[in-house]
Amino acid sequence: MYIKESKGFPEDFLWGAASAAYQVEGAYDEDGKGLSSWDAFVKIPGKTFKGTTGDVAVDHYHRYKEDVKLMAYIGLKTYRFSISWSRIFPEGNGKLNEKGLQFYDDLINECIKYKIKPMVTLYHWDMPQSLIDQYGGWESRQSVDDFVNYAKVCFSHYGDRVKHWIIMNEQNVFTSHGWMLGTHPPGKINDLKMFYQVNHHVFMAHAYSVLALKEMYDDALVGSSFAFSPSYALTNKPEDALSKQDYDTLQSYYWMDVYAYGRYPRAALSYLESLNVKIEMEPWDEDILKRSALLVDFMGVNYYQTTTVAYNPPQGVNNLNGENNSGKKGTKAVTGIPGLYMNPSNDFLDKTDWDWAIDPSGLRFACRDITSRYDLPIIISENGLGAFDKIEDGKIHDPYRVDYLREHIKELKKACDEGCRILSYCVWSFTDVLSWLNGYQKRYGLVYVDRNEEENSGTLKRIPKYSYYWYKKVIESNGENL
Ligand code: BGP
Repeated sequence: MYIKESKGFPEDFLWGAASAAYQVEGAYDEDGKGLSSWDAFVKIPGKTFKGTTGDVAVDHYHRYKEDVKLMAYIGLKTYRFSISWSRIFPEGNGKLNEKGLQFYDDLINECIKYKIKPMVTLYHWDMPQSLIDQYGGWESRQSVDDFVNYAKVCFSHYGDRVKHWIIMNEQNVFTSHGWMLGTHPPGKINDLKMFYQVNHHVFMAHAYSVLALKEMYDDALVGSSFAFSPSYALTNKPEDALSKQDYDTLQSYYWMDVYAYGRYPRAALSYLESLNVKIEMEPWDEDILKRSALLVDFMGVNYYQTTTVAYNPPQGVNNLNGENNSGKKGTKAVTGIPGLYMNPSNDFLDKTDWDWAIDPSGLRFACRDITSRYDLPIIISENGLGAFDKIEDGKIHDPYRVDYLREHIKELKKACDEGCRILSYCVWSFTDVLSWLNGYQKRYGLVYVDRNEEENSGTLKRIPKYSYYWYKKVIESNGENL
């Protein structure tokens, strides 16, 4: 859309950066923390790149003061981090761990000391292992009650200071990797029925948490963050256009419609019925989902790339073993769902070393789509570039990351001009972190951390990258000096 004059970003725009407990904290068994699903999963041989774990990660647990100070220097307005459920409840339910509660108190207070607004994610994939042992974790409806109990403790304890809450991080990703692709815990493959049942439990946990928060703090803003890869049809062949609709319904709207409307897309339900997949629900679930949807304040969006969609015949490609987790460009396979769609590469777009399509316009596309469909404000809770960074003369020169972020921010500004209400933009990530399946060599941070795949392999020293200083100017100019 051609808009003659840009109004720029809103005055109170929250420039941020993000992390997640398992990827940064380390201290996996310290101060009373219980084990999480990831603590256990990474120990299974062959699951992660070179067997990397988050046992130490980048030691944010002990170095959070240094990290927050670095955030303050560039004037960060918000820090998005997640709470580790098993630090608060080592068994997931039952006994509370005061030391765990204290850690996040300290972190929140440290942010506030520098006028950095804490943006807190309640669930960034680290399910307490004990709940899996007790009843199968998300597979049991019991997980809803235990999650909501954990959520309420966090709201009542931190809600006086935390006004931005993200309940679930990328429900679409952790459930599909966990129950369809076998690449995240619990490592199940093509367990379609359980995949949809687990999703229903997670939706209910999200919905009850939204209702609980609003009852305690009606001034708090709440939503969940979705990994949104908007799609383009490969050609204007009608069968490709319809496959794009199937993809959108089953890969995107299936989640966003529930958060925003409190209902599942009809086409998806018909598809599931045809496969004999019936989601078990309580009679009051639909009502709860609808009531929570009315109270959701924003759609959280983690944006990395767009997807291209073409028709996939019934004997066509499947979704297994397609990912490039090595960083060897060109090794990602075409994947898809037989009979529905496949996702070929987009020849118009450059790719990262892990074959993720680089598409700044896709971020605007995502915001426009959400604005048209849901009319909700948006928080970009993650966006960033995973790359091999090199340290030279003690410095990290990452102009490629600056290019990536600049082009995405430009498109986001256009989205604001086109009427999208964008509240915040968080770079993924603030420091380098453990990339779940890709080890430490896939770096996203504005701040470099001296470590590699082997445990105890570096000093864990923080070194701000070129992109860190660049982002400082972006924040100071409220997105004008790019
Ligand atoms: C999102 C996750 C983050 C982060 C990011 C980059 O899916 O919410 O936790 O890891 O993607 O992904 P990856 O580390 O696989 O490159």
